[in-house]
Amino acid sequence: MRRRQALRLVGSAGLAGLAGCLGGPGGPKTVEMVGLEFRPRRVSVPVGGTVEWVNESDIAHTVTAYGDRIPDGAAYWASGGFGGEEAARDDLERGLIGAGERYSHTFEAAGEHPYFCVPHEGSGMVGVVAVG
Ligand SMILES: [Cu+2]
Repeated sequence: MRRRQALRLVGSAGLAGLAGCLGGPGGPKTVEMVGLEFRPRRVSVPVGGTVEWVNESDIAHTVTAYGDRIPDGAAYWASGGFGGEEAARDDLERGLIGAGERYSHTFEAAGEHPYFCVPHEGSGMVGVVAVG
């Protein structure tokens, strides 16, 4: 009996440790790309939190911040590692996240970070990361 309890304690401590490695308390938030949508469309993380996008669809997408709508002083972010929105729009290929691929970003600036998918913005493929 005592041994079983000890094993259970070790088990939960191990899981807590793993979650810590995956991006702080609670680990990263996941946004799925399904069809022409980000799900959930709006996600919240604390300052220093990470969001991971997973492409569950069979077509490629981008995750591209609106350069003039992210918080003042925030570093620009986009799949492909672009320095700004215009560059991201101009080089679609580099920003694409293929089927089954992932992209993640860690957010240091509090506030709303609206973003979109370059090829499917016109179809309403947009989302928001709320930080803080
Ligand atoms: Cu898309």
